[in-house]
Amino acid sequence: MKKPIIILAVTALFASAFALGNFVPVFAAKYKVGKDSKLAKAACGVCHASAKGGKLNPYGDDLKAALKAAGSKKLTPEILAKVEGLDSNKNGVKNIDEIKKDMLPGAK
Ligand SMILES: [Ca+2]
Repeated sequence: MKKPIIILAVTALFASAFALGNFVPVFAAKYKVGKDSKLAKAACGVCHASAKGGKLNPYGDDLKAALKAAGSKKLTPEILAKVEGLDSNKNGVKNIDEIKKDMLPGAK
């Protein structure tokens, strides 16, 4: 009975690595995220609850909606651009301005 659980866990691990491999580098390349920046350290936490992933934060929700609107499962610089003018975390600062200031656009 243990095998299916192990297979599921391994699949989940690959799935999260797959998301990380596709999303984080696209974001980092578009916004020229510095190695020691808050955004780089946040990694998956730019869009998710924590650096390890988890639930989407408000910025992640907006990106998910933009991906859906574009009919894409792959994050592109164009899709990132679609949420730049939004204020996902409703703190009065647009996502793009927060990213430029090395702030997290989905943080409360
Ligand atoms: Ca904001």
